[in-house]
Amino acid sequence: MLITGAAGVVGTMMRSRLRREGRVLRLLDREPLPPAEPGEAVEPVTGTLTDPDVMAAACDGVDAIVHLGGHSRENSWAETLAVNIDGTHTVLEAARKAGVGRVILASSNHAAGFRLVADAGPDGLPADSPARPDTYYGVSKAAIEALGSLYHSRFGIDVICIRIGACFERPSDVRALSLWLSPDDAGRLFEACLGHPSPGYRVIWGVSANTRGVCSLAEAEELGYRPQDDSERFAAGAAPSDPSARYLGGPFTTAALGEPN
Ligand code: 15L
Repeated sequence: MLITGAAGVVGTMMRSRLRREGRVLRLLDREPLPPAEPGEAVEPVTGTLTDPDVMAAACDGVDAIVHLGGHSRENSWAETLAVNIDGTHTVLEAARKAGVGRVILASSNHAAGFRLVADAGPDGLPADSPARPDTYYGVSKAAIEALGSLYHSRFGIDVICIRIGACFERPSDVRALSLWLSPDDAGRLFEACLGHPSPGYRVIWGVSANTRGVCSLAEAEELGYRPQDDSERFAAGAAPSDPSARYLGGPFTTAALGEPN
C-alpha cells in the first residue's frame, strides 16, 4: 500500500496507525522520511507526486493508495493547480497504469466550505452535499473529487473521497469541535475504506462522533467506519471561533484568496 504525503500532518499520524501484520507501507514524500524502525515494514521514498516517473515507480506492486499529498491549506492558484489538481491527476494516471484497484483521496470540508452550518439537519450535512468551495484550496478538493469520479467511471478503480474535517491531535477552537477527526478515528476510517469489499465511488465525511458534529456519519458508517472519539472532552479548553464559523469552512471563507495561510 502507498501513502502519498507521508511526512505531512495526517501522513505522519497514520504511519503507526495503518501498520498491519503482512502489510508493507510504501511512504512517499518530497521531504525525507524517518527510516524504518526495527520490525517496521515500510519503504520510504523521497520524491514528488507531480513527477509521473516517481509516481510510476511508487505505484509498482501496490494494491491501494492513500493520497494525502499536496498543499493542505490555501496557496497561489498556480501552486494549487500544479500540486493539488495536476498532482492528483498524475497519481490517478499512475494508479491506472499500474493496475492499482483502490485510491482513497483526501478531500476536505473546504470543498463545501460555504455550506451553512445552520443547514445541517439532525443527521448532519449529507456527505455528497454539492461543492461550495471557500478557497482555491477548496476548489482543488472539489476538482479531485471529480477526477476520482472520472477514474472510477472510466476505469473501474474504487475511489473514496474523504472530506476531512480537522484532523489534529486535539481540536483547537469551537469550530473544530464540530469537525474534529481524531487521529485514531482517522486510522479506523482509512481501514474501513481499505477493507470494504467493493465501495465503487463514494464521497464521505471524515469526522469523529462529535457531540457538536454537523456532518453526517451515515455514509462513512455504511463502509464499516465506527468512530470512537468525541471532541467534547476538549470543549472547556477550546478557543472561541469568530462569526465566519457560521460556514463550514470557518476562517477559510474570509482569508485572502490565493495567499498562503
Ligand atoms: C483542512 O483542510 C486543512 O488541511 C487543515 O489544516 C485544517 O485547516 C482543516 O481543513 C480545517 O478546516 O480546520
